[in-house]
Amino acid sequence: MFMFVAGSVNCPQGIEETLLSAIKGGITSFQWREKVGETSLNENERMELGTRLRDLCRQHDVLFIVNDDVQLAAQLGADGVHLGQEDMSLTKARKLLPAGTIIGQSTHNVEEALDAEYEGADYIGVGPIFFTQTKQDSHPVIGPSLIMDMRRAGVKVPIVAIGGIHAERVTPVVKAGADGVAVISAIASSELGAEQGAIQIYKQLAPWFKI
Ligand code: TZP
Ligand code: MG
Repeated sequence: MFMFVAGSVNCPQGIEETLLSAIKGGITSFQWREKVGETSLNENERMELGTRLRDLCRQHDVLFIVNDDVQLAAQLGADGVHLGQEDMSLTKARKLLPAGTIIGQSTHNVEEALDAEYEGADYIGVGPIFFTQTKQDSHPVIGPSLIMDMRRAGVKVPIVAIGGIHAERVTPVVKAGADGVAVISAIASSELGAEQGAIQIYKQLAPWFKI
């Protein structure tokens, strides 16, 4: 999986323009992460933007995944939802969403990974793997070795590595056991532009593609 994660605040060039460039650069999924409080969008504007982003993804066969908000994901007919540890439980989200909806969950240690797998997550996000300035929260940098620890502990669910990932860091995380990567700044703030930023990562990831 090659996932581009972004909300409006992450995209100085505009979120729709950046998403289109990322799609041209080879992403396979887009996680819309429009954090409440970070954006000035009201509910209607949020739905309108979500609809446009969803349609852009659909037109190009890219999965559209909504961060945090199960209700919004359902209203938009999203392909999936991505849940943090503090969001709605997987079991409850599963009940509210149509069959076949992808549910991903953020995990930060082996125990959370095993729990997410047990509850039926379709993939888990693992991070921050490397230092990132994009998301400043309480979680320490964990390094690629945690992915190895998860695999050794028997975690089978697809792992998407996140946090400070850029092209040179794709191979180390895949070798540690990740099935894909999720990036924000390596695309949205790339000096080469979003499309080239995505292409650089795609080139590293494509030989390994599992999902
Ligand atoms: N979760 C863990 S790190 C992170 C998120 C959303 C931010 C990743 O951003 P970047 O710019 O790819 O380091
Ligand atoms: Mg969340």
